[in-house]
Amino acid sequence: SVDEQWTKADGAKLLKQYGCGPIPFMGADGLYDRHLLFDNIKDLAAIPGRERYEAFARSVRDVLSQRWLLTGKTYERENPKRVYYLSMEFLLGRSSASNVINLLLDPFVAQTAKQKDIDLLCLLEQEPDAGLGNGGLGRLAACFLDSMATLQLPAMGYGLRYEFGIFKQSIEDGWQHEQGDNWLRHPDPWEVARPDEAVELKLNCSFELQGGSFRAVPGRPSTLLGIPYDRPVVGYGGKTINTLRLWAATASNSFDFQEFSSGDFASALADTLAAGSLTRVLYPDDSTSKGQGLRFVQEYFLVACSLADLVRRFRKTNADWSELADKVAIQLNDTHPAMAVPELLRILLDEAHLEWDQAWDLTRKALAYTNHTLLPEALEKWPLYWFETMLPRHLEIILEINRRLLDDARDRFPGDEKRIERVSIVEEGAARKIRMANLAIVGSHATNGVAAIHSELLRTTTVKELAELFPERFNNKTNGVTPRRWLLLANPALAHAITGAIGNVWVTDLDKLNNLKPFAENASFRAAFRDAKHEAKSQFANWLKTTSGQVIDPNSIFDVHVKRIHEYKRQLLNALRVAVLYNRLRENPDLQMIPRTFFFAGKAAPAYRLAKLIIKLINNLAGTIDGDPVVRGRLKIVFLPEYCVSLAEHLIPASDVSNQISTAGYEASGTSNMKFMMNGALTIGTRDGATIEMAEAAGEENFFMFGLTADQVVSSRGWYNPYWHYENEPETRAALDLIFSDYLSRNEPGTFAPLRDTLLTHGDFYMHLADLKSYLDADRRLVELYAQPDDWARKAILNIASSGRFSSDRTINEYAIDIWNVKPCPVP
Ligand code: B1N
Repeated sequence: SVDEQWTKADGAKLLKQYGCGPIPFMGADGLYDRHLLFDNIKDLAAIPGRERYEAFARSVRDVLSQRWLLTGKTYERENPKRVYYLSMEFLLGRSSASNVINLLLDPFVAQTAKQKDIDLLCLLEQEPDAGLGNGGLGRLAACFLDSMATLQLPAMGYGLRYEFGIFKQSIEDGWQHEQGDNWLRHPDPWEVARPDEAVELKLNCSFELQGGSFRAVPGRPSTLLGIPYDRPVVGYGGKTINTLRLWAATASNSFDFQEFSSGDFASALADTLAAGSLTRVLYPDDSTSKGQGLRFVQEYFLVACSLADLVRRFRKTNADWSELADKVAIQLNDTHPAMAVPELLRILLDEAHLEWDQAWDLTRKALAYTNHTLLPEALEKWPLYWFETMLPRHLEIILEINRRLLDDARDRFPGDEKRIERVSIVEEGAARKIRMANLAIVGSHATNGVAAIHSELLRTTTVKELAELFPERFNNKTNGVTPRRWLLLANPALAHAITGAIGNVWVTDLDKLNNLKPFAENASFRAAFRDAKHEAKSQFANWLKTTSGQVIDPNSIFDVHVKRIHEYKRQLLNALRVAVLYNRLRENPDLQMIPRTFFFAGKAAPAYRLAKLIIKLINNLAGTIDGDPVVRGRLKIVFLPEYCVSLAEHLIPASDVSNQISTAGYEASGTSNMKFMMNGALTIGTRDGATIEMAEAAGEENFFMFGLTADQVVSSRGWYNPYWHYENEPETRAALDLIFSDYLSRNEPGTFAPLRDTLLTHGDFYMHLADLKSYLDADRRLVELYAQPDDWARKAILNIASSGRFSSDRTINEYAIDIWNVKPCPVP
């Protein structure tokens, strides 16, 4: 043990000799004291909270470090087939509490904190929320890492080490403002730099920063360095500790040498700066692709570094290239890393000197692609001339793939040139483009969507012709979330009640929640559920009070809508619902009503003006309601700024109602829907994404489903007319007039005019008005149920009991068997 080693070195004596006095390193908790004392060289009494957190995290890291090493050594020795999960986003949130829980250290940590009089919650709040992602796609990648480690799969994540994650959101005057998220300002105890495993990338061009924008300078070859930073991924029980490897860009050392000797010191340094700016910041767009050059290079950088690294690892233990696809499975998280197709082919052709057919076969067998959205604005298409200037060899390879693809398609569908056009990787036109989804599908052996309805729509509409060419490649993998973070860690009271009823196997086998079903009829378990919910609500109310000064009523219904702000997610529809309820109270001040608090949270992409206006609307509606004595105490809106993983961990356990109200056919899956269900919130929602499967699992009678189906949305596009609803539904009209009349924006007239445009003049593309009435109807049923606390608890418990399928362990197990063909590799 560390203590023994320390005694052996007789360090205490040594310190005494130098007049430092005796230092207590008793027991494993001595790790903390040692870090506190030696890492910062400060007077113990004066060490600030942040550095106390660092000492704490480092001492937890000390505990896992040997196991982390052993995991790597075991993989080297056993040489199993490995999984590599490539993603531009990993929305990790905080690591410390999750690592403590997964290492089963929580009782020890709690006890030690008590002994040492440490305020643990306060200490943990010092850790910044690692926001290296936008929303669901990035958080899914983080849940998958947890599940892969828990299932003991030999897996590794590859991503980028953005210096700035998703921007920080503040609200001023109701408007969203963005600030940079300098999350690495302090040293991060959870990362380990590995400069000796850096990867060198030779490029055909260099890059310049000009007036803040990044551009390629053709014809001036350069070298980029990727420096890996590793983070431990602790599987539940601490048996397997996998690695998330994030790349940071810098210019290579040799790079500035020439210019340096020719005297141009400054421009050599400037190039270093430009290279570093490659991994400076995460693009803040969720479900859109804006075609920025820097993003293009970021994606290539992720792919090139990761493939070089994993190929190097493969070559260390395997002499024969033909075994590549038996040893390596690479999952592409959306098309963002789809350049892996030409890059892997290039390695096999130009470095391994394989023939095309073998290289192509290995590439396709190693790669698999997950699609996360059907929104046309999100499908990545890169200008062909960018490949021409920056990656000419990759373009050559892509065009050869396409030539063979189109030959094959023409053979199988002679004369069907329309189909050929749709299948092609190249979009023709004035500016030719590379369709990254087509490239990913053609260059891999499996393509999956993330919920049943989404996989079906992908196959039958979005890429129909490709699916007809390669039907066997298409499959579904319904998303899931990790029950460790989202139930065990986030909701200790409920987790405790569940374990009291059915034991704790659910933590790694969530289907066991099924055993809760009979407990819906058990009065004392219903009471335990209600107590847990009430505790979570009170805690949230306290947390909100101390962090923001806002006061909320923990006895009101917590009705929650949290996710990125986007028209298709229809926060506007929710605002209209609240406006209708408000109007009812204004019209009938004596109306009996259970007090309700409507929570909204979410970020709008900085350039998405309508999304920002929706935030403003919600805040103005909140202010108007707050200022109206008629409704006070019965209706309240709270817009929580800075939605992030930690805020979700506080809020979701406290929620009674989960809003999942996207226009049917537009939300690929959703994953917060699953977190709410596990935490005993009831869902009011549309038949979209994974919500459909959740309602199926729990029984529709335990859900509040409403609105048009995806089929109905498609078939009514031709004749849908929002004015009809405005003219024929009095409550709809009154709610809209409240907004259009500047009642909510008296001091800023005209602010909400663009909402009139989108909801009426431009045809209400996302069909808010079509669904408002049935939303209100579902809402009425929901409130009626809430008035029957026993019936409500029954349904909530049945929801929890049916949520087992939505563990990311189940999802990952399906990927492992159906797509990757990898098996667990237990660490002894
Ligand atoms: O991926 C999640 C799903 O649960 C959500 O339904 C889906 O909207 C989300 C470009 C995206 N799809 N596409 C993105 C993110 C960033 C970006 O730059 C697209 N995110 C989703 C997990 O499957």
